[in-house]
Amino acid sequence: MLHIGVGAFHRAHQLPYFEHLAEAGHRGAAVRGISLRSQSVQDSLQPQDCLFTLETLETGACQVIGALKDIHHVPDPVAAVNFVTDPDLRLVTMTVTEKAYEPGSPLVRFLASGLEARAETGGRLAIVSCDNLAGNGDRLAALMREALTGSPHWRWVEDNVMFPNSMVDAITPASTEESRQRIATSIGLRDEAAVSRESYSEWVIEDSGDPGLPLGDAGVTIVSDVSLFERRKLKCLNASHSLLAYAGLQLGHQFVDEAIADQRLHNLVQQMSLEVGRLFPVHADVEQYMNSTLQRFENPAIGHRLQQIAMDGSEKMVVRIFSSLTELKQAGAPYQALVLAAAIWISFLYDRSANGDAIDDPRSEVLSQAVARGAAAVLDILDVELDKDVVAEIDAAFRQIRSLGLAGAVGL
Ligand code: CS2
Repeated sequence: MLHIGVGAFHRAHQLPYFEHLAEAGHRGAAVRGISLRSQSVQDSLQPQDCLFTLETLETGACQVIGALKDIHHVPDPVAAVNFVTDPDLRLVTMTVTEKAYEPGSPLVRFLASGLEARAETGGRLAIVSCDNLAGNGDRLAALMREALTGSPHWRWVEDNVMFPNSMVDAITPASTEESRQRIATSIGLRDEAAVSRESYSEWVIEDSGDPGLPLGDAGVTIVSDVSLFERRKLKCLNASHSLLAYAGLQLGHQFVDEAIADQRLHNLVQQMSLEVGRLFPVHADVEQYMNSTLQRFENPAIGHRLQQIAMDGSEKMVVRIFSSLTELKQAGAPYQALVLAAAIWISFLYDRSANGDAIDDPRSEVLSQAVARGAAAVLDILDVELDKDVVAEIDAAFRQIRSLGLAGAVGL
């Protein structure tokens, strides 16, 4: 199998599932990793034969993961089609973050040219997007359809390549010098590619026929429809994360557990999940889901920095907050906490821009120009159609935050 984007999340979340299968004797579980953007992952992993340590934060237990077979930095995605034409290849997975799902991106160019070449050599494939997007597999399939429009190979791709949707979940704080030192003390070796994560891990994939590996045996849940899992995670867990990150940083917090311990933010997250809960059927049990999510956030062992979450908002907020706002407005249901979450994000952008601090976002430049003109100008550049009442309400909440400060404006 092939994985695109061998960052910390892949090493901490998916590779342990493949490790499990490799240990059970499935040779096909050896992962070939490719990195389309950074050279540094290859530089840290190759000298240690692609072995790395996974630390479980609650217990400090360290496990060496050996399922990564090799890693290649691929600066020219179109020249690397031989990775996709390998006749033994059955499964491709990827963690490339939300912003890679754009026409013409290295991901799209790599997969489109790879699939064209594969159409010549043959062999069915399952391509599993593991990024935090609604309908991530559908989105990828649409990008491929667009990229291969007019190609004589598109028909083959349609018939032979599956793009199942999937949901991934494991909180993985970025490695730091401190975590690397802690792990070095524990295992007696310096590991430049070590990763740490909470003990909780979940991976749900839509059934896409036989991907060549018994993923279910490794603890992956295979379902006929992943949308409930995916929507619940994005709209509850990830949305709360973004709210805590943007509000928490403005209130002087640094970590998720600190932010959620702030009763004012706890209440806001609770209110938002009550609103969002109306978008789910009763059996989704959003209340129970949020209770266990909040316990994960409260865990002081995780050390998850708000700063790590507070990036790429122009992509993440659409999926996590704005989509729910639109759905709730259409349903005639209350959405006040979501309006605040949106205004809090815009106020974060405003502060950063006013202080001359960089905005960590693929659209940073347009965002900092827009925010000087107000909330509506920011909303205007997002890939989302918002009702004009909702825009007006976000604008009003943003103005209130500007004049009264965050704590004052939202009656925290
Ligand atoms: C977080 C996610 O950084 C973020 O935006 O919300 O990475 C989150 O930790 C994972 O999705 C949890 O599975």
